[in-house]
Amino acid sequence: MPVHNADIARIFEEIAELLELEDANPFRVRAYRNAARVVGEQRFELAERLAKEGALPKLPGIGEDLSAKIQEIAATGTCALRERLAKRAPAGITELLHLPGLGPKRVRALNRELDVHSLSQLVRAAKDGRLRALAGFGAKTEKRLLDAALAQLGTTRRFKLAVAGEYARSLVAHLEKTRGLQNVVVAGSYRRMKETVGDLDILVTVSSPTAAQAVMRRFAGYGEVKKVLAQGETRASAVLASGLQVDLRVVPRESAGAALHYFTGSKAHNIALRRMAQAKGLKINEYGVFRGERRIAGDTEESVYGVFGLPWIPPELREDQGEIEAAGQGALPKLVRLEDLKGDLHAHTKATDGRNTLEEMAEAAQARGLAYLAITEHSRRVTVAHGLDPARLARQVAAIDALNARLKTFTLLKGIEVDILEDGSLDLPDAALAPLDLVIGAVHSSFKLSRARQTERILAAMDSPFLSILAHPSGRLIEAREPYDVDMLSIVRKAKARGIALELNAHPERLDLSDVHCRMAKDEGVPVCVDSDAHSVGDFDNLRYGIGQARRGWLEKDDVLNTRSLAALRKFLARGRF
Ligand code: DGT
Ligand code: CA
Ligand code: CA
Repeated sequence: MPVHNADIARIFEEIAELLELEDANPFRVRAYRNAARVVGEQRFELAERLAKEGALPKLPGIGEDLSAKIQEIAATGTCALRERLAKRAPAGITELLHLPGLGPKRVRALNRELDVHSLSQLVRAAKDGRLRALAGFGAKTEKRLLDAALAQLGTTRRFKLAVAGEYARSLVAHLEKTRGLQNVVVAGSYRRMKETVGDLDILVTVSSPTAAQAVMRRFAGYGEVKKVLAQGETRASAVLASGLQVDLRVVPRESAGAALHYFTGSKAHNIALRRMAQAKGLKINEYGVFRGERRIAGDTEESVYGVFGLPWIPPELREDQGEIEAAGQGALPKLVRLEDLKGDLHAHTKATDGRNTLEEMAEAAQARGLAYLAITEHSRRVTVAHGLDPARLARQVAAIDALNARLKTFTLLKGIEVDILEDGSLDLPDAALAPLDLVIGAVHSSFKLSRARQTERILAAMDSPFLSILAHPSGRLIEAREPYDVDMLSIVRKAKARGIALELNAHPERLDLSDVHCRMAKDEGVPVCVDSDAHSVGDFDNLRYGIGQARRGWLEKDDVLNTRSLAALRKFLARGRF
């Protein structure tokens, strides 16, 4: 498993907390906390850089000792100091530390005053009302901690869609080699393109009972399987080395459509459909749709929907969010497809923290069938990414002009991902922005501002006559950083008024705009652009997941800015400027 910056940052944060718990020197605690932040803010993967160059670049506040620890973590996935500290700490303490709202100080108080050393002890103490009596806790905190502890005890790990996608594709390729196998499909949340996936639900059809046995054997023998949880004639469950659970089912051909429908979900969508079936005196389950004992549909998904007089509903819409009503009225959206994209408006090169040259990025985008690509480096404020100042930006603009003169059927657009500073001003002067084709504004700092101030900051940035796109509008990193608190409706309306588009950043860690906010943008008439945020030629793969999320947000081709021709795009970009 590759070690990500987020893993290193988490270990440093844990070390800081464990040290704090031991009443260690506060300067030492702060050094680890700072290191966690600095590592987390890097736009390139430190472990990759180490593997390639054998050394780390200079990072603020990271001296020899911390640098050695980063190397240790990159190489081993863990850190001896953390293991040592964790061993010394009472069992259960680290779980408590991971609870939002519980820092080392409060954990110490819980230990000393209430003899609480684990999540389950915390739950008991909270239920008894003993927490609220502690100095600095109170009834509200007690309730919040109880909820958080219960959630923690009940959660299993979820996987980012792109990560689950990698595991799914190799497993499917492995299964497809089975003799007698007819079809493999991954259903569940993965088929619905949900941003995170709890487990993979794989359905298989086969030509004979022996083929079914062969599939089961091949599944259990897959190299990545760590543990087989259950195995029968037509069902098996296993956990992969990554921790991802896989449920596999062999389904009869005549009910393949019903099974696919059932196991694609969502549960809410299934329940809504079952209610419609009941109203018609029918029964629906994973084997088909039945009138009494007689199966009246189920070989295909179309046949299942057909029973209700509905057209087939794309999996991404199946959340019981109005899709059944829309289908009934013949008003389903005609969802945007990957092939509809004509360009990509967010990419980086070697000039900052990307890995490829302008030429290489242009070539790769063209190979994907795109007609244009905007190069949008970070601005100077993002020092860790070696962001551009006006002079370096001007040099890149000249390089793009020169390259465009040579390119025949492809266009590089001159852009920037300019930082939105805390006061809402942009990190580069108008004179630097004016020559560009497009300006993407992005928040990369001060995530913790109050809702009012954060909203004000972004609205102020949108007043710039140069801003054409708002990057990753919520700032969240999936399962790593909450979105900042902001009034999204105000931002969407401002975008409408100012002729600005909202980005759906397709980077696997981001997928930001959310599906809900995509729908909000559509309702308000604001175009969304699905961008890869590519830092290397391989990152154009991100686009498929961005499109998945756009589809979950009901977006159609016309709702997505970068489905437009270059000429139409230029018209849009010119419109905002006054
Ligand atoms: P996940 O794995 O948590 O990301 O989400 P799903 O949607 O893949 O859920 P999962 O794996 O628990 O179940 C797969 C599908 O099976 C689910 O989307 C709908 C169907 N399903 C599961 N449990 C029920 C149920 O109790 N009732 C109905 N109607 N369908 C269910
Ligand atoms: Ca699932
Ligand atoms: Ca499942």
